[in-house]
Amino acid sequence: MTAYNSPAVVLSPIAEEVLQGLSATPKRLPPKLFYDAAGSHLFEQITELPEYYPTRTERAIFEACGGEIVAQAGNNLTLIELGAGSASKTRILIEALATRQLRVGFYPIDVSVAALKQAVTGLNGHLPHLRVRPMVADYSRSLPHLSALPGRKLVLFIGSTIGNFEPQEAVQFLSRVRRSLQPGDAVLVGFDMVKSPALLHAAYNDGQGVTAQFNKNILARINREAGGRFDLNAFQHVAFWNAERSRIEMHLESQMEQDVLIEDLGRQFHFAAGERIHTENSYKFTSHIISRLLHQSGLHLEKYWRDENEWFCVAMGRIST
Ligand code: AVI
Repeated sequence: MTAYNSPAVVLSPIAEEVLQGLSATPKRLPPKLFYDAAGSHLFEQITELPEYYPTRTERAIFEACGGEIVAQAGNNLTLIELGAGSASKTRILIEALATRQLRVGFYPIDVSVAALKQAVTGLNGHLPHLRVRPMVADYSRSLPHLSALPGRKLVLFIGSTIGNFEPQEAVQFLSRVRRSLQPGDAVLVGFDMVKSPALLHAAYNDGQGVTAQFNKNILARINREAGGRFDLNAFQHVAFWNAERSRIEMHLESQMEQDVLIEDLGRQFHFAAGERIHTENSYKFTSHIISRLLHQSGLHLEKYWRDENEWFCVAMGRIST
């Protein structure tokens, strides 16, 4: 019999994710939940920490090789950036491009209106023939619209965001990017490289505790948006290098046995003392893994650029005919 009079319970998307992740063994939460306004702000702070080398190293590669990168991509380029944020590093490539072509079109795509506003303000009026066309969208949903954009495209997926995908997801995502482009277009991907475990460990366990705050923001967000009752002091930030899987893992470890109520789900979740919630993987790459990943995604690895320590790599994959 259908119970017509019992109202259907519609869970918010975040409550749905929390239900799935906290019901799993081991418990997990998807890293995309980090990035509400508070989390995006904390991530911006992370990028400026002395221990967090990836952002400044990738920027240094752009500063040293920006001219070569855009020349390699081809003539009459249109730049598209997936997950652009404030696009602060991209500005370097835009300036390099403006020395080669009269008009530059830049399409930054991001879910955050605030970040895109910052990108537009930072760029507008800066170069006379630059046209910035921000698109507010989840970048993975924006791919079908790329083919409608004019000119030869260079799609930027920088910042080693690719490292937050599981290996199979990374291949699927880059394959979708490839299918949304035409022969001759190119993709520029930023990869954080395998390096000394001490450097990697420090980058995710900074002295000021910003990464710990960023990690715990996932619980704070569940409290704000799904009626969670997490006590942030009852969980500890844990980040370590897993050499076997070539990744930094981030977890939140329960400091005691406890039950946590999530009001929107109308249920409690039990935590044993020392039990962890797995919140993020950040894969680190070797040149061999990079060329295999691009190859599996149907992209031709045309050229790559690294810093002198070989801590970071920016690779150009071409859509071939
Ligand atoms: C966004 N992403 C590339 C960062 C990383 O390094 O994996 C996210 C981050 N997590 C902790 N610190 C920074």
